Amino acid sequence: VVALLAIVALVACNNAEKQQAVSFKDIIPKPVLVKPSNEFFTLSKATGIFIHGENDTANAVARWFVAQIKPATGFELEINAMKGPDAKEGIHLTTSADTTLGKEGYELTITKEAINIAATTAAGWFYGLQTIRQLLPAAIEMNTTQNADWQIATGTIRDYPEYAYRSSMLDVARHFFSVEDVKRYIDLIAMYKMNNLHLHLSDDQGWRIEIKSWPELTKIGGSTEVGGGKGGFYTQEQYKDIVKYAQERFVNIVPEIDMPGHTNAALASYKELHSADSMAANLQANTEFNKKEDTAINLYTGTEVGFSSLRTKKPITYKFIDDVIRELAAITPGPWIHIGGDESHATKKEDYIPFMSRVQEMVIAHGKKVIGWDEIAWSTIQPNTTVQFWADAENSKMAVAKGAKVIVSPAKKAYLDMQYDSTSRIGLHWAAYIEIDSAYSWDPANYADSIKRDNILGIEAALWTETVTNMDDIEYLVFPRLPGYAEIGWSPVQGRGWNEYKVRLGLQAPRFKALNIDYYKSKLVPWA
Ligand code: TNX
Repeated sequence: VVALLAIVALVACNNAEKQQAVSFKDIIPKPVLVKPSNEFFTLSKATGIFIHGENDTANAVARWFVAQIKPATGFELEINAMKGPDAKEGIHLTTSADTTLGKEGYELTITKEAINIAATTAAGWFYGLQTIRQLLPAAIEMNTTQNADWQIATGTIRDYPEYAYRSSMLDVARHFFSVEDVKRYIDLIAMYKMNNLHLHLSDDQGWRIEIKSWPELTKIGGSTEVGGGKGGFYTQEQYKDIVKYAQERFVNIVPEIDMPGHTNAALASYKELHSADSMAANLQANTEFNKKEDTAINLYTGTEVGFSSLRTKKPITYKFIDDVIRELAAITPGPWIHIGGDESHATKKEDYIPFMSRVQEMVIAHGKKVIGWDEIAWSTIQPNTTVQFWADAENSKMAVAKGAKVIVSPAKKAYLDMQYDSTSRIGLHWAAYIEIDSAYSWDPANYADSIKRDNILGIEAALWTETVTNMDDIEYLVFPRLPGYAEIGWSPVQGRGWNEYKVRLGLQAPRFKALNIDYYKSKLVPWA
């Protein structure tokens, strides 16, 4: 009887342990289909990663995973090429012929002996490994060796994204952020399977990307930021380094040059961009700013919007834009260049419309597709132009009628610079206070009458940085809202609900801690 009791106790104890391990149901973004089988695969230093067939991209993804888990486990997993189908213990990256998985989907089969990640492209392997990462204990995120059982629950997961474009925007113009900060941001969004980072590279307060044919842009325009700090900029080499780092994490960089408004930093850098040197020079709105003709325009470190404008009738304006787009396109392998177009209150509408139409053509001439804020809907929309809905659903409706796709980023729901509530230590609230439940509980395809599922390319959560000065500030506003936006972009709306999600979000807390993420501890979430 004593022996029997001991066995019962042992079993009970084992069960308790198992319950604490990460379940398939805890993953963010929520996978499409999960079937747990209630055993464990244990990762050890002997676990091999097997690449099936000749495959450089699979190798690169495997190397990313090896580096990712090395600090916490102390394991340096071996990557092996595997020619035949003979099953070996370990983690296998195999090619799937199942096109319903799409380019980013994956099928994960986990048994006690082996893990198989089947995908049609490398992105699928990467996302499968991101899921494995979340199935491991939170200690996997530590950067020192941890004493843990590296168990992974068994079963199958079939998963692919709802939207092709899942993104966050970082405004590096209002405050400048270092290459290291941007890389950390990329790591954090990639962890939740986002695949684009939109960098807002220019605004009234700063010009942040080296343009070799217009060197004063960074020398003068990059020399300050909101509040008068020293600002900064990325050299083209640094930008390429960011692009490469992002590519290795299946994140595409979308660079934005905002125009014709939000251009004070450029105008302050080059007098010829605003001086009255030709009869054709126009003065847009009758503001004090636009009356400044032959005098230099000062750098600006405040937070007003809508006062500056490129001169839409000056030929040099187009020479300038063409040079900028050419140089930017040459260092941007991704398909898009974002041309801004928002809040051009100092540009007459009759000038704005042909300007925005012409700039779109220029981007296309340099081999890229256009993204612009929703106001560009007023202009001639080129085939493949995408409009980013931030404020005015009517604009997006107009854009859709003209054939555009929409990126959904409504300020009231998806602006990461909005405060959680009136007590948030930084952030703005002109659009809304956005608590975690509000940030999560909406559907892009059901947000504005005029924008339907088929019109939507994806979702973007934007972080404007007027009040954000360092990485801690970034993390406080971005976390814990970001995983929710990632889930809205990835997981089918039918399976999403706040009451269930908040539990999963709470379970991310040990990961946030291990990653040293300074997150907002909302009272609405049961933090683990
Ligand atoms: C509006 S959103 C802006 C930005 C500001 C932001 C602050 C948009 C396209 N323009 O210039 O930084 O509000 O929340």
